Amino acid sequence: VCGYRPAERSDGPAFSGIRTFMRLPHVPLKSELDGVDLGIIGLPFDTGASFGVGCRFGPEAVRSASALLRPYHPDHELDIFSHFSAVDFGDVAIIPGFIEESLARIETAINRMVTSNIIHIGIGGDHTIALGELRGLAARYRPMSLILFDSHPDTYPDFRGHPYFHSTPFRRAVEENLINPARSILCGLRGSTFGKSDLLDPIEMGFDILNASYMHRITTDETAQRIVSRVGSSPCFLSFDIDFLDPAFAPGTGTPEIGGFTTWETQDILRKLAAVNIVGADVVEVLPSADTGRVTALAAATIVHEIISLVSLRMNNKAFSDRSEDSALDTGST
Ligand SMILES: [Mn+2]
Repeated sequence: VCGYRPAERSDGPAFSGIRTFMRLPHVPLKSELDGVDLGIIGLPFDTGASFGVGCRFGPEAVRSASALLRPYHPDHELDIFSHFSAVDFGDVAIIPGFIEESLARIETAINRMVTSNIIHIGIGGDHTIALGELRGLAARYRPMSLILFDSHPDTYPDFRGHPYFHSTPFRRAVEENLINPARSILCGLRGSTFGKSDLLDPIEMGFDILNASYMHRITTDETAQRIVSRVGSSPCFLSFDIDFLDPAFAPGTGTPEIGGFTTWETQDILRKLAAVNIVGADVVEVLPSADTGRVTALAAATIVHEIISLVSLRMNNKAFSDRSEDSALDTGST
């Protein structure tokens, strides 16, 4: 046992104590960061949302739903924290209504983590926050590959003339050379649009696309293989919009689309991504006021647990060399 890990069984019942993600120790981001491999960080910004708002309460709901998540992953046969240390850094003090200032604060927080060799998992918040995360990561990894699980591509040119919104972060990220579309893939796209160009734009930008209708016709193995071969060993940002799930499994989100995926399909795909070089991730768009029986928050918390497990698995695997070497050798350009 080394570093920071979740509360033990002997530390009391799971419903006791001050709620952090998975009952991890809360460490302020301003303190010494030695011995931390991964940090959970709440990004409660939600005034970039076009329809249902209230994702500012997402981090709180996801933390509450995470209390029963335990440190052993049976499917990976992995004691997640045996060689791996994680904390909950709390939330970034975003400013509601002020997108650019909030993005700058998110960038500063992520930058501090990545320059301390800490992999972050952000809990949103609406999807606007991903741009701040990518800008923060860019100090070390640029351009990154992107794996997006989302019912929408979030590559729209603008929102009524405004550049920053929850439907535009990955367009801006390509323009700023933060991500390389040739090594990136958008999965789960579906729903009605204002026109064909909404669907063609990300293809013209160079992204690989897996529409939901196609994904439903292939196996989860084939989806995972397509993702892994697309991103290779390049440093990768994994962004998970909870609306990737069908609203039957995740009703608590601002722009739901039917025809989505089950929680099991999602776990099955994610568990096959252990070879991916995840340097940062987020789970976004949880809207607690639209949630039913907290199922959306539980799904989001469990997806964060799956991502932590992937990072731990890769870090524990001696076959994979140091992450910084990977990024030096492979910047993702093709
Ligand atoms: Mn999204």
